[in-house]
Amino acid sequence: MSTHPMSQPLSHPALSVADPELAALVGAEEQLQADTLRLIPSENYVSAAVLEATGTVLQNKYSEGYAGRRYYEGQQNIDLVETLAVERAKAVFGVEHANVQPYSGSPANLAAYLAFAEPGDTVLGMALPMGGHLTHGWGVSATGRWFRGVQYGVRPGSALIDFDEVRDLARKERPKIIFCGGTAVPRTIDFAAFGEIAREVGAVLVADIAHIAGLVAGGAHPSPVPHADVISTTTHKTLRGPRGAMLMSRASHAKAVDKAVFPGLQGGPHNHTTAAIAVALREAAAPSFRDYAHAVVANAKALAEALLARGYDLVSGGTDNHLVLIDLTSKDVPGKVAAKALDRAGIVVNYNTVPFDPRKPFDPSGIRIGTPSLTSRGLGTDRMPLVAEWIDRSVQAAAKGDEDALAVIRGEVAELLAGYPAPGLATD
Ligand code: DSN
Repeated sequence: MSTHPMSQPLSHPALSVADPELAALVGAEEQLQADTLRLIPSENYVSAAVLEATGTVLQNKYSEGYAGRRYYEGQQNIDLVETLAVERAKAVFGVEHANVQPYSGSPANLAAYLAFAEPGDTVLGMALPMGGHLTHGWGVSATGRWFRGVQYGVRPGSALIDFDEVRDLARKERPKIIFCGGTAVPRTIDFAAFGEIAREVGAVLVADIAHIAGLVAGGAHPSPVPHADVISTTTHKTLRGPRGAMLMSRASHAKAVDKAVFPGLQGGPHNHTTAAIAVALREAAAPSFRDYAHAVVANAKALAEALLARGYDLVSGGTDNHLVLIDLTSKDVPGKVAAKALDRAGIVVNYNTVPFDPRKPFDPSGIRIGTPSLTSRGLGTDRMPLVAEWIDRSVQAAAKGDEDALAVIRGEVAELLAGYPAPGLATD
């Protein structure tokens, strides 16, 4: 498979000697990420600088506590690293308080429960099959077992959040916490509407912006800051940072949030991750990141238009953000069959339920795609018709079991991508 010189896999000299087997796997993954069109909307390519920060000696250090208040000595540098990350988060998102220690999105959300609810309390969140997240009170999650999860959804037809339902449920159930945000929500989240409902019923509003954090930072999605009490986010999706998370809040909630993360839920923070979050936030503060965020949305809209033109049914009829949810029912190809065929064609997506899906989550009707990664590689709206064409040809090939057609597409994908080197994979 051809690869552009700028996308040659990085070398890992020490790893190659110490553990050639593992080094080979890392190299293979680098090659895969270089050669495939990665459309999973929660994934991205981090910069070489973010990648370097995650591989530093900061990972050798234990730092339970917070800057200036640690349970271990030797924090001369770590305190400064964490303070940099915190201050940058506050500046980028315009928040009064930031905690950069949550290990990832699920622990961050669990810390919000710990801070503002007691086991058995009622929480209101979007149902997983409607686009919500497991940790918003869904039954199989600890959050749905240890708390009383009440779930809202979207309207049949429009697939937009049903705010009458949200308000009615909030008034009836008086939840301690209301979660908004999700993992398969292609439309702008109306934080003001959620904020009004939360205030009316005295609930804490947690805005989970994991998917759209980069869009918020870059001004391509409204900010939840004036409306939400707490903002939860991962740092590795549109924000283009390392695998990690943050909780942000008003100053009045700072103590509760910090106490919940440590010592409530976690031990020592992952300092190498904190450092990489700081680097990513520095990048997110640059003017070019605004261009990136807007380009992600422009690409998603162009891709949605091109798919609609090819007769695809899109949940909610399109997108306002980075994500497009395709309902393949009318194409007579189950989501999982399509996702696996696309994978063989070098286009990486995930199968996904669509609202009111008659099929099961492990074999649903849809696929979920997004544009953060391809935008990081520099693909623009002019390329989206071709991406839609590849998706369409792959779905048709899946329906016919035409493996040769998938192999042809895989070659075309790699050839195009060779001209768009991926950040972090370049040898520059
Ligand atoms: N797993 C993430 C996603 O893909 O959306 C959410 O946690």
